[in-house]
Amino acid sequence: MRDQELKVQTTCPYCGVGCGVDISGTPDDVAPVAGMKTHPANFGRLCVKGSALHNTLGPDDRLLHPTLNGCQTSWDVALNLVADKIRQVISTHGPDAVAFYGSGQLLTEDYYVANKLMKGFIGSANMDTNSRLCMASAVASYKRSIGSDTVPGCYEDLEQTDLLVLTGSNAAWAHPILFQRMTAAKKARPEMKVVVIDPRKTATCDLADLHLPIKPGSDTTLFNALLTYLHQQDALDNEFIANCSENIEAALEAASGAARDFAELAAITDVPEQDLETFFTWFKDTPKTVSFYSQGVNQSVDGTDKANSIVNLHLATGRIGKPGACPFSITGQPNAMGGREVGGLANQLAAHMDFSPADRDRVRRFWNSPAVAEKPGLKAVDLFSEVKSGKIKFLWVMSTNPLVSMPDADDVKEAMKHCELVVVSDCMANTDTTAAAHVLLPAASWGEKNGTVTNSERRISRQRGFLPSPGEARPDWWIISQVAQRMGYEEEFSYDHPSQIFDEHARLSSFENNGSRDFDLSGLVGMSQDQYDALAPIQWPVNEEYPEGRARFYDDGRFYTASQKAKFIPVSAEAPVRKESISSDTLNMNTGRVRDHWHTMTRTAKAAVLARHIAEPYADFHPEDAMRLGIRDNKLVRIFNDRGQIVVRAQVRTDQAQRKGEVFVPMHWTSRYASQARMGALINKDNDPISGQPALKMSDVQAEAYPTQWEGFLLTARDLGPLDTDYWVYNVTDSAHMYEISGQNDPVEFMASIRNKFAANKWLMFSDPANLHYRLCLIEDNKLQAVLFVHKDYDFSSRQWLIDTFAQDELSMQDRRAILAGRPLGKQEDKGAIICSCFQVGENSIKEAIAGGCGSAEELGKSLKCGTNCGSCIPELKSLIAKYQPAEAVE
Ligand SMILES: Nc1nc2c(c(=O)[nH]1)N[C@H]1C(S)=C(S)[C@@H](COP(=O)(O)OP(=O)(O)OC[C@H]3O[C@@H](n4cnc5c(=O)[nH]c(N)nc54)[C@H](O)[C@@H]3O)O[C@H]1N2
Ligand SMILES: Nc1nc2c(c(=O)[nH]1)N[C@H]1C(S)=C(S)[C@@H](COP(=O)(O)OP(=O)(O)OC[C@H]3O[C@@H](n4cnc5c(=O)[nH]c(N)nc54)[C@H](O)[C@@H]3O)O[C@H]1N2
Ligand code: SF4
Ligand SMILES: [Mo]
Repeated sequence: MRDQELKVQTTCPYCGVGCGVDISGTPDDVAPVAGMKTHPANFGRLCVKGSALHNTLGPDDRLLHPTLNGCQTSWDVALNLVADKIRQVISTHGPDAVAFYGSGQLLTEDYYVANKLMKGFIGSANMDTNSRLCMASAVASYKRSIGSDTVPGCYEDLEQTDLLVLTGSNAAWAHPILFQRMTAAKKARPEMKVVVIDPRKTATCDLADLHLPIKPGSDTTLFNALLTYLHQQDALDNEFIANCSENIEAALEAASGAARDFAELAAITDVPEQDLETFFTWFKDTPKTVSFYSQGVNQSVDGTDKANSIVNLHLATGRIGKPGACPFSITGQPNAMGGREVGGLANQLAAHMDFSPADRDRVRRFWNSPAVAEKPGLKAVDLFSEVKSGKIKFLWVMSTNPLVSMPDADDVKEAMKHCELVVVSDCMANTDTTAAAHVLLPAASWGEKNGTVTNSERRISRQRGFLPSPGEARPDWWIISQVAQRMGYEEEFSYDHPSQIFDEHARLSSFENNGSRDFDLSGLVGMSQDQYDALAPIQWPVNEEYPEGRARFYDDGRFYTASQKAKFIPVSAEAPVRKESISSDTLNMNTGRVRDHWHTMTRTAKAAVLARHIAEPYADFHPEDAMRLGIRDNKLVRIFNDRGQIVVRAQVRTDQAQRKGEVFVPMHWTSRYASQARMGALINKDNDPISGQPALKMSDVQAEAYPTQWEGFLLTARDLGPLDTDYWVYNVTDSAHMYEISGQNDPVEFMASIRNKFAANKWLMFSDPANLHYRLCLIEDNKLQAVLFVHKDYDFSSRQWLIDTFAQDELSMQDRRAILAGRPLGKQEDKGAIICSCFQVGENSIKEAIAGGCGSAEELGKSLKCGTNCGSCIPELKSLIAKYQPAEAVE
């Protein structure tokens, strides 16, 4: 079977774009993946993360067996223990002492079963998920205004629009294939305008006609002022307002206090008056407008209001449900939308039903369940507080890594110590969260799992398995159903294939629906397993009226509120209230994503091609802040507050990408990959009062240089785990494991600690103690085992030649001499930091090509191939051209 030819179509497990992926090769040797040409999300393209999927499939780091307190156990023992504990906690403390914390990365079928068990059979609604950190504000705002959690538009709207406003979205890095579609649309119609509203100048700004580097948190004021302006200019759609909406007066009244004039608005938002005027005029004059928004909106203390201030603008101008015109909240995770459909958040029941008596009764009858939860459960931040207070005695974390991603992550760590039983289902063995669990359950991973996901435009696609699971790993739906069965619910959870779960989910969506609920899959009820296996991507709803799915909602002007009219939501124009306030000696820490890593890196860190784009955790500083604080570019910096500290590399941004008084830190690095970079420990718990979504983009921190005695790097043939020094960062390369290292400690002691990790002790060494300069290597059977370079202040950027040396089967005398000399003998190319991951083109090569006359991304592509596959690096190619182009070539 292992040499059977694979021909499978599946869906990318990363972002909410939901691209189709073609799998070929054999289970033992999966070929480089390709974009699925017929998938309506990507039409054959894949971004750099998607293109590297086959590199992440290896068994390294996988959790292979159930464990109990660190010791391997059987599934039977583990499942019985979990089921018994839940039953015992319910009978002693009631159902609300049980909690699940899930993820938008579960498949719909996994998610459905988890939600059903918690809300229908345990009888509590304490099932929240990492989606609370992600799009809870977007959900709350849609429900307040349009009556249901429905994304009104579709991806084609992003191409058909005349004005695309991206707010708090770095789509170039976070939703790359949509960004490419936007880029292609603008190229085809250069008159299409793009505005980016983001405090930082990101790669997304590459596409922008106008960038508003807004003061963080002032978006609501900006949008309220725009609503007032449109009203004053008589630019509202009065017919739509009269026929299809209610409550505009209250919204206009609330908005009117935003700012008296452009001057005042400029002072509040920190954006030049002229740019504000340009934006307002474009918005007024362009009926086809799409507002595309993401975490800069949702992860705010007023995230729901921010989102509603955007929806208000679209209602006021009737720009909803029309081709090229809608408010478009983009989701992050591959199945954030599927989670919303099954009711995966603590304040939803199931299938877009809530906790009204009628909904509860309907769901109870459908599930034939003993005890449907009576009221919404605890939202993530409160849920972990109750774990800490001891009220929650049993916690089951599935497919998420809260010890990194939750605000005040050390407090979450502490909370888990107070819980009687913490169960974690994960596919990886070594995460911050698995380290805190009593019971670990090995989950099947992408490539092994079978089910459905829904992307950001409501399109349901199949994720299909093509590999056997390693060890004893099992799909999440199976694990959860087994626990349910052992709690006594054999019949209600007797699934043996995900198609049965999907069918039940589809039937619930249509149960007593009769057009009253947007989410309706009646057209997919009763599929055979073969039909399910063959299901082509389709946008919900799928019912009698829309048998082929529906691209746009609200094209008929009818909404899901009681009156069927959309509701304007008055939102306060006050500056957001924060418990923390920035003082003159603190910086505002903003956090977010980098191009080539996914969240807590459990998957992307396995692909050497992805590790090379940004190899270390970093912090971006404005040059004046750096100067004031004595922080130097490319040196280590300590960022800290009362909650914790991180040590990362400083980047002093001289390209005006970073605002003064603010610092940006990527969210990805964890204790598995770096000594001190788990930024979640610094984040405060402020959250939106309506959605409960934490304000993850705003925390007070201080920063100072982190002086070390020495710096260096270590390459080894095997993974050594954490190292004994202040600063280390771990990456895989094609042929070796690599650590960036630095320390305040004695380098000789550190070197000894490394040497002790190897049985063999025939190290070759160059040493110059007076200058703190050492080069060591260990060679066994004529193969390199380890190379360690240490120096007090040295540029180690050139080392690809050493990584290549690791791949050699035989080392020559010349190789040995080169290692001790610290440089390649003879001419070897040094590519520099990898910019194009697909073709491994480095900054040095690009610099050379630019000096040689390449003046555009296309020309660089022709010369070096960079940017010609997935295109994710094109914004960076353009900024390198701006950086390195010979002065006379710049007009
Ligand atoms: N490469 C990669 N792609 C991903 C992910 C990943 O981990 N890696 N994760 C996926 C997930 S789950 C999500 S949710 C999405 C997130 O996708 P995005 O939301 O696009 O990504 P972020 O980098 O979190 O934040 C976006 C921007 O918000 C800006 N911002 C901060 N504060 C404010 C503010 O007050 N106002 C405004 N207007 N902007 C502000 C930040 O500067 C940042 O550039 O990405 C998805 N795609
Ligand atoms: N400061 C700050 N914090 C943030 C954010 C931010 O912008 N700034 N963004 C927030 C957002 S939007 C998000 S979505 C979260 C993401 O944060 P997390 O959800 O905590 O991050 P992931 O790394 O995606 O965690 C997924 C875990 O599930 C495992 N896993 C993968 N597939 C499966 C599977 O099929 N089954 C099981 N059981 N396990 C699996 C992975 O190995 C990994 O350990 O972070 C949030 N936290
Ligand atoms: S844009 Fe990239 S990460 Fe997102 S689904 Fe497509 S290939 Fe995957
Ligand atoms: Mo997210």
